[in-house]
Amino acid sequence: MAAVDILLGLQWGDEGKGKVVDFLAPKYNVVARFQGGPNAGHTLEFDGHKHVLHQIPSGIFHEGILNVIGNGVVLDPITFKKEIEGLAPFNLDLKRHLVISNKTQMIIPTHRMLDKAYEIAKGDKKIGSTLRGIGPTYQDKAARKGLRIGDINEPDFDERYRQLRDFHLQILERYNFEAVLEEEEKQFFEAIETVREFDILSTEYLINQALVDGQSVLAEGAQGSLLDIDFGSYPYVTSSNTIAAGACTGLGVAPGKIGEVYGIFKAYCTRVGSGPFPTELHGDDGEELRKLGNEFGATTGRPRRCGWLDLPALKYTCMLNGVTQLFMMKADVLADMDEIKICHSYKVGDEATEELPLYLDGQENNLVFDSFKGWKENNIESFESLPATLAEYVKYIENSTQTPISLISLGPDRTQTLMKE
Ligand code: 2SA
Ligand code: MG
Repeated sequence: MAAVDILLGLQWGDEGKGKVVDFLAPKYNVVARFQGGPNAGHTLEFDGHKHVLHQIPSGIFHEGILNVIGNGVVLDPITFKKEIEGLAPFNLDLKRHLVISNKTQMIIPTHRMLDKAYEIAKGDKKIGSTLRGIGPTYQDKAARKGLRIGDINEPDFDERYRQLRDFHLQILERYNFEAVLEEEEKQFFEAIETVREFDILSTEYLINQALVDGQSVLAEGAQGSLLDIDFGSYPYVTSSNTIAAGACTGLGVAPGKIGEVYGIFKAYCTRVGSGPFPTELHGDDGEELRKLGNEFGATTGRPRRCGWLDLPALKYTCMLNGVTQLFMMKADVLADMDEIKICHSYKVGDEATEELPLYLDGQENNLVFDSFKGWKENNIESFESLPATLAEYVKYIENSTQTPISLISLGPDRTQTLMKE
């Protein structure tokens, strides 16, 4: 039987999953999203176009691939409608190539307002949420109050929507949050009509049947493993399981059906939003890396925080995900540097450990680094002809994670991607 392969980010998101999924997707029959929602933004570049997908899986541009929005996702009908409209110029047969799980949780307008209200109330302890309503929607899922996409075809949908909305409005009142809903609600119900045009079904049957039929499935992760609700830098995390196990619950596939786990990481590290980031570079050093790597958010333009590769963190996420192949992105950014650092352990008292502590806060003074030299060269033909300094960098990461690096990206273009084999 075929397997579900998983592609996911091993750091704090923005590892470059869009670029990789762009050439991986055509190898699969099915591409599925299993967690997150419009907090994701996967930038795909092709034929001179740049396109950002938020909730729609990245297989959508390839003829013949079925794209699945899984039960583990939280879907905002309003952004979904906008995404669908944004795809109009591409002349894709969307209704044939995109299906939604009837168990996908729904983001309603007041979820987004709650996200804002909670962030304001947290003051300087705010998460730096994308304000897309992700947290409050997963909260309602766990509280067993949520609406699922399949509910839009139930006769009491409007009433259940109003009940949930009114419950939210009561909370918002306590936070003194002025909820102006009229326009949002109009858009919401228009968007529900768009969602209705798609097949809404028990996608767990569909995916498992696809496997029985020998079809290949790619589960496309969003955010990164260090934002995982259980293992990330809690509480500065997103509200879903972003690790490989999330693909099992978020799609309804058994653990034994998972095949390859492709783990993507940057040759250095970035983070947006708040929360600890021990290897972060501040001042001019951080600014230099940000400029070299053009580390600004694709959607909001928010500058990303930048720092050195954190190996204990990478080892941790390799372990949690059972990564079978590592893909190293943006290696070119480091090429011209005289000195490149990798944090290889954390100090606890006099002892060095490669285990991450419960809280990463305040760890920046407890890091032990190794130094590497820039390879001053980005025109590299193949894995066999890596400059010695880059080969050393690669070997070092492979040895400590006990995982092979099978892809190195040296630039945005397809031709700047080295693959093993
Ligand atoms: P939320 O909105 O509740 O999920 O925010 C909680 C924290 O999670 C962070 N967060 C992200 N950080 C980086 N990238 C994100 N999405 C990527 C993008 C998509 C990707 O490019 O937009 O790489 O897959 C993302 N989503 C959430 C957020 O900053 C908060 O710290
Ligand atoms: Mg991104």
